[in-house]
Amino acid sequence: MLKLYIGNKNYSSWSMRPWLVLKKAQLSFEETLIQLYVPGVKSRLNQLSPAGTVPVLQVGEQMIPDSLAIADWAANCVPNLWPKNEEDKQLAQNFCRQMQEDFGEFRKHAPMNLRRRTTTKMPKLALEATDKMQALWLEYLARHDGPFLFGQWSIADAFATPYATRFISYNIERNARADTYMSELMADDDFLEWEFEALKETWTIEPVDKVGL
Ligand SMILES: N[C@@H](CCC(=O)N[C@@H](CS)C(=O)NCC(=O)O)C(=O)O
Repeated sequence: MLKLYIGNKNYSSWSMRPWLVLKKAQLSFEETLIQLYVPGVKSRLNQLSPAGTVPVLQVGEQMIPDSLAIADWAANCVPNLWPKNEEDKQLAQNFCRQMQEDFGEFRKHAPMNLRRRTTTKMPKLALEATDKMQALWLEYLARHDGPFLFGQWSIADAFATPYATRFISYNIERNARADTYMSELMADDDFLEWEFEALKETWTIEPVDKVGL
């Protein structure tokens, strides 16, 4: 039995990624949502794993923290979650690592907030990061004819999805090819299921809702 611990669906971009991967892998799992930024949450998170963060995947007695480690675990169980071609696979894995380690300015000034729609201006550094993100997407999209970064859907697309939602929430300018790619991500059935649940949530995290105001 698999159990995925996640944060608020409206806000937790890291939780969304492995949730999408497990759905695409068609691995059945139970999910437990831990409401973030409420008193006592840190000790609850620390009980799950030393990282003290969500997502965490429980596989029997084993606890796997970190979105990319969970995605990789799924890819070891189910074929084709990473691109088949070895060069594409390397690029996709590097891309996911970059999504975790880079783009801090983008994340800080446009935190995932699925219900939000704003035209607030973002600082120059953050806008430069949004250009850099689009350039990466275009580079990968140009390698194949398919709708997704590496042709067929892969873990890289799960890692790009929360960034696509930010382009929409914060009304960030994008070129036509990037926009078409984002439309594919936003029309994905699993994403729509996550978003549907997110939009029903009534919890708010004020500092996140006020970014840019
Ligand atoms: N690198 C981690 C980041 C996880 C992360 O920062 N999760 C946030 C929620 S989106 C969290 O648990 N924050 C609560 C805290 O740090 O107290 C991953 O990819 O899973």
